Amino acid sequence: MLRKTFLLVALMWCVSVVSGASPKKMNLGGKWQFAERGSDRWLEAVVPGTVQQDLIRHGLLPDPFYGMNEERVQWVEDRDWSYRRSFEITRRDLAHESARLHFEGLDTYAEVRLNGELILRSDNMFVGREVEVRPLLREGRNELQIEFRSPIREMMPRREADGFDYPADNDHRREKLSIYTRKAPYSYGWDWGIRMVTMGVWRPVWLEFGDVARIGDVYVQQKSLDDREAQLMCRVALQRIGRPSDLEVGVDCLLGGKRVAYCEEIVSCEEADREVELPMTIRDPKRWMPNGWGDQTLYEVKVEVRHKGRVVAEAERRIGLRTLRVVQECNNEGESFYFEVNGIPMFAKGANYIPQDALLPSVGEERYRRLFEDVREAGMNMIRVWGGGTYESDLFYDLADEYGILIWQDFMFACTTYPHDELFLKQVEDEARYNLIRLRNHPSLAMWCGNNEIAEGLKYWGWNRKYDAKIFEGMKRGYDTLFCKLLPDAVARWDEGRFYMHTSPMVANWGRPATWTVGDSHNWGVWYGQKPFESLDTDIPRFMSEFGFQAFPEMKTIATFAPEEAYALESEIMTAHQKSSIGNDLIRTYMERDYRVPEKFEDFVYVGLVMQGEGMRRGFESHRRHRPYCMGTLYWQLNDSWPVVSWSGIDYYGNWKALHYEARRAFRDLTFSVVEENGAFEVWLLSDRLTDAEDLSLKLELLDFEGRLLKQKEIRCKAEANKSQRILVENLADWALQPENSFLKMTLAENGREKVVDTHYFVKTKNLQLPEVEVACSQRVCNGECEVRVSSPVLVKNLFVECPIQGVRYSDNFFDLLPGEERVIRITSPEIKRGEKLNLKLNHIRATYK
Ligand code: NHV
Repeated sequence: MLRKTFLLVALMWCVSVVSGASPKKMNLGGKWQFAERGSDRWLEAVVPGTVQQDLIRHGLLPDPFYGMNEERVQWVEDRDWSYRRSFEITRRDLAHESARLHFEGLDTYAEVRLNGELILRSDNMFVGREVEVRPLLREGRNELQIEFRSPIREMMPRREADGFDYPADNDHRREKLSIYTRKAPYSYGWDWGIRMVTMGVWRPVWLEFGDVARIGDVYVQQKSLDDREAQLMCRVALQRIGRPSDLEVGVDCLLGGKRVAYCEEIVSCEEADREVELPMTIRDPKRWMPNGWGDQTLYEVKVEVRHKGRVVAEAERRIGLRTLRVVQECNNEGESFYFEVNGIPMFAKGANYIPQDALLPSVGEERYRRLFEDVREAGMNMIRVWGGGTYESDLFYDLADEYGILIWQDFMFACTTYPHDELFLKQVEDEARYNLIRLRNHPSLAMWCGNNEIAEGLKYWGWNRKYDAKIFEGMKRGYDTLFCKLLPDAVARWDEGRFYMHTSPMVANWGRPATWTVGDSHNWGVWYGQKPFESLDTDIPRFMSEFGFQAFPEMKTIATFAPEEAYALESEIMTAHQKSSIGNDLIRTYMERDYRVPEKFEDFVYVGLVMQGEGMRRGFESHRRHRPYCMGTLYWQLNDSWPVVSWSGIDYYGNWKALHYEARRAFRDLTFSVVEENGAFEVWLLSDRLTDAEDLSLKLELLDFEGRLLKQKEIRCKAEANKSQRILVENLADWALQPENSFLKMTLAENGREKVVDTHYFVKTKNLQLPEVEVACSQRVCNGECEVRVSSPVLVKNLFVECPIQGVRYSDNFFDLLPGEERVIRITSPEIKRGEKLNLKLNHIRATYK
């Protein structure tokens, strides 16, 4: 068997050498060396990476996330760093006409030398670069060296020349320099972020050999799509290598390995660059659907360039067929903002995404995949890649395509004005072109947005008072140039047809209710405005693109950065991991309103998690009830970039906070929602399905905490497709009989089968007379999974099963265990071993009372 495989491989190798098939790629990632500039103490480095990761690996930097270490890692940003490696080139390699060196990302001010010759200067982290280096290569050993200059030192003179600081409040250094450099804004600090101004080769580097011609880009444009056929135009950008020649370009479109369209053309390549247009028609196209609406059908597009019958270049892309429109229609209610996908209005459910790590190259495929699983699992169909981070990796958008998650993509500008001198505009133009071209084939890409909250800042954040008129006018002009001219022009040119808007939110401002009737909204009335969660029932935007509430991460995450002595709200270490100066006070203020504030830190953390989840869920359901007026809800923020107190629903180690479970409950494709109004309570059916649900029943049972049935009612109902409807209005007086001692259990069944069971309480949690209880709990442990059985004779409010293994997944958590109920939850993790009982801890609201 082995021998056979060997023969086969050897044979394939021969074939590819003989036919000279696809060009050869040499990965130049892996082992490098680095040193502080000027020092000759070279140490091993890993590429892709950052200098901070390399220093940590050698013990020259402490774990930046631990304790107060953030302070101790800051010096790195003020130094310059050198990277180098050598690689071998054979005579065979040199037989190629072309050798291109590709850098997918250099962070940020860098000079690259090959065998001593300067081949590239780079000044934008967001742009990949490639250089022809064939003339510089030599047989044997070749030396690649990169000098990274400190973005701080580099830009300090710029600031001095300007004579003022830009309003970059999230930049945590006295001198605000982040705005001068095209580099991920969050790495300079944010109100959930550690400051780590990184440097390094942060994305892959590789060398590509070629002959005759290369494929610079493949762009598959969807010209039309209906049920009968899809018309595509495949645009192949050819780059000639060497002499002019005749080439055969073929493009194959496959579905599940079967050809569904083909086109081929013979072209003569006279100029250095040329674009070949290959039309294709796909009959009976299968559409790409967002998560929850069907399959994410992806077609493969394979391009081959042949010369005299020999393949000289090839490329592959994946595409999805779908239509998408952002609908902004004015009527007497204001102006709508929603996504229409494949002709159907889609209620957007999701969250805002920030970079997954302060040290981005440490995020591998597994973490990306897991995040998308979490997103899909919660029933989301959209995430917003927020403008203070990065344009994400190709993998990210590939996964978005696979998981059916539409991407709202910001350009990387947030919360401050930016320079607009010629060099800066040129850098932004490069960055826009590069990323538009890189991302435009992805069916998940829904839209582009110029920036986060900069127009809002210019209008409302007092910058007109902070700066003298000339500077402020300049900032406004710069805004128009960048976001109302340069970027929309770039989108129109490089990603024609994709929706662009210059900022988010467009018009709505959370302090000005009259503006809420138009477009998307970042409504921070809850949290910054200190409005109660109840306000989410009535403060309704047309599309909620940000709203949020903080919570601490669970204790096992806190334990990764703080010793037990620091378990206190205001300890130095906890404060270093809470970047919002008002954060802890706000959490307490809100907790006092709705819950009994526990004394113990651990309990405070737990109740805070419950509160964040329940509070935010109120918003999700309210937004869904208000469709079609409101057509989307994206919570702030999906994830974290280090272990920290933040608005996130998933912590740095992948643990779901109660918020993410509540999002999953609220985002079910078919569910119900209860709201109290004017002495009544209303039950709404919420459906995001594409078909009607004809045979539904809803059972209401009023139970006391020991499980005695006080009253009940059952109705039959229907849920129309893609719609929210009120199906029941009941007098509160008829049900809230003993509101401190009872609750409503509601069961939605479809075709006689239980679909959703949920609860409603008539008073705030702090006013419930919850019974004391010992929850019974047993475990069955196998490899990779533990089945936990919990039961109780009386109501257990917001049961949290805590497991000490980092990043475990639960089938469910933070739920009410009903009187007499037994629930089985599954905990999964590769670290769970058969026969080793998990050290589980249970917490619930009553258990936090003294
Ligand atoms: O503060 C939480 C998040 C930020 O991390 C992020 O930048 O775009 N947040 C809050 C707001 N926007 C965002 C709202 N902005 C303001 C609130 C209060 C006063 C002024 C601005 C995100």
